[in-house]
Amino acid sequence: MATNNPFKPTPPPPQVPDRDVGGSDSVVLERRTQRVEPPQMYQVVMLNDDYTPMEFVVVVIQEFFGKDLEAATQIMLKIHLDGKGVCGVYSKDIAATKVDQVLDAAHKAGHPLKCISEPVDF
Ligand code: TYC
Repeated sequence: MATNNPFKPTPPPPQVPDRDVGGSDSVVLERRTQRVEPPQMYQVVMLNDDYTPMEFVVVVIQEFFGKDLEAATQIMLKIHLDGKGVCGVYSKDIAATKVDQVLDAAHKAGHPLKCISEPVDF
C-alpha cells in the first residue's frame, strides 16, 4: 500500500501558463462589469370608503403591515382624508399576499374595504 512520506516535500503543482500575460498566442478575456437591477417594488395602497369603520382599518394596518397603533392611526386618517394611502412597500409576491389578506379579512367582516398593489413610481 502506498503511503505519503511525511519527510519528503510534495512537489509543486505543474505550471499552467497564464492566458492573459501577453505574447503572440495569448487570449485576452473581455472583462464585463455585471450590473443587477434592484427588483421592482410594489406599494400596497388602501382606498377610502364611507362604510368601513376606522377602528377596523387601524387593526388591519397593525395586523398585516406591522405598524403600531400610532402609525396605523396616522395611515388610516391619511386614507380617510386623501382617499388613499400607502400601507407598505414589498416585493411583488409579498404585496399581492398583503392585498389578499386585507380583502379576505374585510370580506369576512362584511366591510367594503379595498386595497391594491402597484409598482413604486407608478
Ligand atoms: N372613511 C371611513 C369612515 O369614515 C374610514 C376608512 C378609512 C375607511 C380608511 C376605509 O381605507 C379606509 N368610517
